Amino acid sequence: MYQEPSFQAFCDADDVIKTDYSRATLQTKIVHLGFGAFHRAHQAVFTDLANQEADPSWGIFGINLFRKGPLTEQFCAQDNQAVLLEKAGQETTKRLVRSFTGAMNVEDQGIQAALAKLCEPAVAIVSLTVTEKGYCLTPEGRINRDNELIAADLKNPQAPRSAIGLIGEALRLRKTLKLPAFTVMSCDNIPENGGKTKAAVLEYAMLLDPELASWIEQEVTFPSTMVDRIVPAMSDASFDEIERETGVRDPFGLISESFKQWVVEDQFCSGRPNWHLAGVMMVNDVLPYEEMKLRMLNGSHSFLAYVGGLCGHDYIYQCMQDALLKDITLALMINEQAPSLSSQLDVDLKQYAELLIARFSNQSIKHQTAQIAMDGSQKLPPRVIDSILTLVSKPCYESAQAPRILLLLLAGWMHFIQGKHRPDFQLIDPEAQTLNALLAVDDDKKCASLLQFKAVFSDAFIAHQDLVQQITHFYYAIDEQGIRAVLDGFVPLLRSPK
Ligand code: NAI
Ligand code: CS2
Repeated sequence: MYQEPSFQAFCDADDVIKTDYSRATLQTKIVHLGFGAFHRAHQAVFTDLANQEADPSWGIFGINLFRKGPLTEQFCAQDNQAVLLEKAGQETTKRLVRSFTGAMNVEDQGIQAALAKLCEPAVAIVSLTVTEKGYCLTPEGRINRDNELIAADLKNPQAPRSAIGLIGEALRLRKTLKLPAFTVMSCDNIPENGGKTKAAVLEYAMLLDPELASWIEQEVTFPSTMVDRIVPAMSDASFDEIERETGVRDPFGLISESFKQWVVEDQFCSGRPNWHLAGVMMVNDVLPYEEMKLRMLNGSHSFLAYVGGLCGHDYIYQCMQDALLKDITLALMINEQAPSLSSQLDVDLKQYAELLIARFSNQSIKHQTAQIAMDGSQKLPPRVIDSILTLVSKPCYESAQAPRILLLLLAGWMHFIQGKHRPDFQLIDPEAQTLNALLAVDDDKKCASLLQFKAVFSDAFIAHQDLVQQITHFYYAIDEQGIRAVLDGFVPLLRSPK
């Protein structure tokens, strides 16, 4: 296979970590929807490592539903391989990721080409990283029939536009063609991502064809997964960095941290790679891991995105150089998120929190607070609201113990989405229209208006008047004194023993 000479030189270099199984054995057994940064630096690496250990037949074909550009040709020019720099502080590992068989954009090659891929007989797993909004669910976890994509797919199911519609139609075709079903595996940061994906696919199928729904119920498995690796969106500067360090300007190149973790429910109806030989934890129940990671890591990330963003920090590592913000983040993890976890894992949560602080402090990882701040309407319920509701439902709970840092986070978000902290601010959220409508009131009414935003402030939450009062207090304190003064007010709290 022809490769760009610079790419070939990278592949041949001695300091590049790479597997050495024959790629001629790869078949497309996994089709991945949402061929973004995260999948390529996480599941693709674990699959590459598993192929090296045993049965190197597990190839991944990537599909983007909503991106345009010459993806297939560019990826082909480097024989469907990609550069990954894994950064641990000053140390960099240069890795070649070899588990791909190809990729396509639906917007360029059409939905029928995507359906044909999902219907190849060897396909055993369809995995997804399509962001939280890609599942088109209501806050209650039902398929959202008002979602533009779902509404269009229900009218025209044979040419679907949503990920759920694509999976539904591919499964219908496989049933008709008497092909075996595939496993549907969500790798997005959603609690019980397997159960939620199953609910979305089954409900969608039920609306179209109850017989298909019952076939899916019997034949298809939907394992939940906990995924973890910090993989920032690429920028011109990070492509330059890869080129400086490797000599290759790889449009698929990525920079990630060195840490990676994957916990997967072992329910695969048509087989799976030997991920357990590559460090993946295969378990019966992922929920405790998902909850720990979502609340402690992602909850803290959202805190830093909004509160750190209001402080003027562009990157997560800069938030960690801000001593008070770093201390409050650790307190958030240990004092508020850890006690909210429903089941105790055999994990020392204090050590876990300290490891997270160390990971966030990695200056080689340019993770923008603005990237994490996106789609807050989807992220806040599992990362923040669920924790607060768990804490306040404990029999020993008293208002004086309200989780103040989580409540500050919510007040911070309410300011952040108004964008007064940045002249170039743009609200990126699938609910941006509703949020902007709620914000179209006088300044002294904005807080009360946003508290009516049901996707975040559910009825169960609003029923706790003490929480509403505390958020309102923080909201006006940020307005009147500024975010730094509000953070200074946390110093005595950090000193008090817990
Ligand atoms: P990305 O922006 O590189 O890729 C996102 C992908 O989702 C793109 O392929 C895009 O076309 C697709 N997408 C967006 N909206 C969609 C929709 N409505 N329907 C179908 N596809 C849609 O982002 P990245 O970094 O790959 O992250 C994707 C997801 O992976 C995150 O939302 C998160 O759930 C999960 N994740 C990301 C981590 C990271 O550090 N980047 C780490 C852990 C999980
Ligand atoms: C981040 C996550 O973008 C976000 O919302 O919190 O993508 C985070 O980087 C990963 O979950 C880390 O595994």
